[in-house]
Amino acid sequence: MSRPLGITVSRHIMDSQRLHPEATGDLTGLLNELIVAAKTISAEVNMAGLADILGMSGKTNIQGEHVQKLDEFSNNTIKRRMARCGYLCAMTSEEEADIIPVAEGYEGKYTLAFDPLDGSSNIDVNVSIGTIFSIHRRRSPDGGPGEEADLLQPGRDQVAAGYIIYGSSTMLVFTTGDGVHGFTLDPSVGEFYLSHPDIRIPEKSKYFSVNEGNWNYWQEPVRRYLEYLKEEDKATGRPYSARYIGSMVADFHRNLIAGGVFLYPRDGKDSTKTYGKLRLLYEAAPLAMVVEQAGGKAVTDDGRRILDIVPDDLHQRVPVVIGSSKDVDTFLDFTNGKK
Ligand code: AFP
Repeated sequence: MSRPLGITVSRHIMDSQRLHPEATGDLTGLLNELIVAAKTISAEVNMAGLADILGMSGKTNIQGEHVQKLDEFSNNTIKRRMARCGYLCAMTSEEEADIIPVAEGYEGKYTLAFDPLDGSSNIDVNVSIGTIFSIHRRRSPDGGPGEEADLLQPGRDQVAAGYIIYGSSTMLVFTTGDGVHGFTLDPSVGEFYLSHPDIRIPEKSKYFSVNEGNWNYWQEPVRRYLEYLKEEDKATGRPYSARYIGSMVADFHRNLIAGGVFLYPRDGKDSTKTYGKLRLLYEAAPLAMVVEQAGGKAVTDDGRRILDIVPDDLHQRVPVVIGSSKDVDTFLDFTNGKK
């Protein structure tokens, strides 16, 4: 079988760089390093089902080596590779409480926020999981280690954002502010090839993704919106269908391609709660940049644009409504009291 002469992700990134004569190549280098980390994680995720058979799910494998859990492995893979890539000044990860420094002498001009393995509760049941990333230009002067303030920047200032989904195939979807492009990994040659150029999310959909188990904890406008989506009305394409996997990357990716609205509103299990479950820096903000670049919208459950939120904590949580623009607009009609 002859293989198509596809556009590799490295070629695509370099071609995009050529459109910006002022570019130094640092962002290109950074993305390429991240892609190597993603391929390493992808290979390990694909082995997950064999873990018990090969004796790799316990603390020691058949060679007697210490074996890490997949989320720990993913975190360490990204952290170690990126600490010496020479393009970053600081990182933050879902798996680590504090800012992650880069190796001394390797400080660069960008920051990286990442969720190494989102949806990790789905690993054992062979359901899609993913890595999410967000890149900003540092604010502190170049040279020397970065500070927390370099990471606490609003999503609108991201220079690149995206995710890798480990599903029936491994896909990389990302934006550098010039549209959203998707690449599928050919594992036999270890390359990501451009498979989904210039992704546009359908303007209006017929799917919603939400954990309805939290219904009793939601605020009134959220409940009324969900009730509305479930009512029958042929003219507006209702009722909608439900699709919920419980891995944000997988739910988001499905909606990006097929259209849909994903919600994780504040759930008020604790009456003081003004946030949901999802984290701003490495879940909500990067996916908000992707969705906006694809023509969709991302807001909080009280109608604020996710990309405009200025974080005050590395692990800040935020309520999220994200997806097809008209579906998010309809949600806003409920929060604004128009419906
Ligand atoms: P885990 O990584 O703990 O599985 O959490 C995944 C996640 O942050 C996000 O990917 C899902 O959309 C969301 O949680 C699902 O949360 P619920 O289980 O509360 O619906």
